[in-house]
Amino acid sequence: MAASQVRPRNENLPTGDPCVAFACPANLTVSFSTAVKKIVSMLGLLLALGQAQAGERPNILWIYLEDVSGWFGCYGDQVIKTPNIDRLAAGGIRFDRFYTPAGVCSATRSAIIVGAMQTSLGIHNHRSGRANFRGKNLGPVFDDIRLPKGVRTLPEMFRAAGYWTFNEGGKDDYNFKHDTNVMYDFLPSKRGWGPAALVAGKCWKGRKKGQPFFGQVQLGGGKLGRRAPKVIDSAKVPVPPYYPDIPLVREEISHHYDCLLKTDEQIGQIIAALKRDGLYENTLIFCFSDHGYKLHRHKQFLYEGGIQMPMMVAGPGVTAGQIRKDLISGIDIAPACLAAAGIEIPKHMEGTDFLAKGYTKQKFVVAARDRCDYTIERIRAVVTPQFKYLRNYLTDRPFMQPSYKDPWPVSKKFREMMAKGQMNETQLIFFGPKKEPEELYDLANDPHEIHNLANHPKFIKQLQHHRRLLDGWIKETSDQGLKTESDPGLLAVLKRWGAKCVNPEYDRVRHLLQAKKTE
Ligand SMILES: [Ca+2]
Repeated sequence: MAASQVRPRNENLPTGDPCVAFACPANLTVSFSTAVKKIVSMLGLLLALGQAQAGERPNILWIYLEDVSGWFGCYGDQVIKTPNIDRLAAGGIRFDRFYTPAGVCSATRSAIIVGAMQTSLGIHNHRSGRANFRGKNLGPVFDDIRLPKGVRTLPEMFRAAGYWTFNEGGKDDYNFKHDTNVMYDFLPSKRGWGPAALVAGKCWKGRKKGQPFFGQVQLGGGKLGRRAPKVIDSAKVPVPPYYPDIPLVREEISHHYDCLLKTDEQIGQIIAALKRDGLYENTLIFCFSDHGYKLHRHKQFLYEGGIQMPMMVAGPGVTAGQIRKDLISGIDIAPACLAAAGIEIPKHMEGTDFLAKGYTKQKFVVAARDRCDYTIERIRAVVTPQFKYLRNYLTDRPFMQPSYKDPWPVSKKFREMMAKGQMNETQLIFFGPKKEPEELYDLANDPHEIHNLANHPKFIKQLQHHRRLLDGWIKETSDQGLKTESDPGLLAVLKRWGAKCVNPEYDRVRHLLQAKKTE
């Protein structure tokens, strides 16, 4: 990971400390006229600074896509047309190698909002750090996770710098204690799946004159369900080789396409609202997904379908029509936004401003999988320009552990096929009874990641290289995921999920739950 640096985007801004320059000269030999000249010159400087900031600080808008795989026209997809997304990409930069820090909501979102890996700050376990969970109060003992002293969320930083902040849709999902009253000037009272409040102009309405905004609009994306009308014929969608080609899989894939059509429509509405209110020209838009669509092997996991996501950036300072194929991580978004606003990038941020002039391409990015709901898992991924290396720590359990996906019809069918021996060799990589401790894939020649090269003698040097990258990163960032979760954390999961917690790690705290019940 590159070190954090301050890279002000606007190089024309005056530098130096005006207060020092403005101080009354101690040397009494300086003439009155010289002092007046200095004062006049300083006033001019302050005025110029004020004008530059008022006129040039852009609005920043995140169009945050929920569970959305990038099957868009601009990425070459042939099944659907996504004109609004394609136009946004063409008007700025389309990123072809954007990787999220995790394959699941809360871990990804926690990392992105602080610009550092979730594993560096102990905010990596999905839906941890909460006193209440879906209406269930977990009592006085729970994993009360706090950000380290001095670490703030991005909206707090923007707000402190004078920006107006909002979060349309309201989703945050952070694995640490936070206060939305401190983070946002505006939160729509009704949490929705579309951009209704933003499109109505409510999100930026309360700003002071000339006050720039930093806003997020959460789109339902892959979770739209019945809100996305059924359009796509399931017989016409492609099925990747790691799934059995069965009607239930086709239905999942075609439904995701339906969700993307609705998402494209919503993005069109957002752009139109910005234009209507005269904000489009001065708004830097980051449109990206938190992780891949919900089906197995994609969401929650670290194969390309889980973490290699769409991202496009367009707006002031960004030349249209660019395509970038270098590696970008989700943790790079926060520093890029701060730099665009001329705000200092704090030291805790591990990401890099990928829009900076003279930016050096990253040699690798990392993603992490840790506990999701009650399913304890630990996987790390290192992605380099050509390869992906996966380290599976918990080889005592299959990829298809019991999980929240189990009640779905497609999951039941998968398990039935697994039991009957109906999965082929390629499908067994994920649906088989065991997993390899290491996987190495040549992404350039094996985009589906189905030919594991980790045991191939020809690739031993690549394997060793990637091992070293991961070992170095673990040490450098003090990967918190290598420790077993805390007792209060495991206990909180037991309280939430009860009998679904079957992993041996829970045995350590199970008696605490029993003791609690008999109190
Ligand atoms: Ca999500």
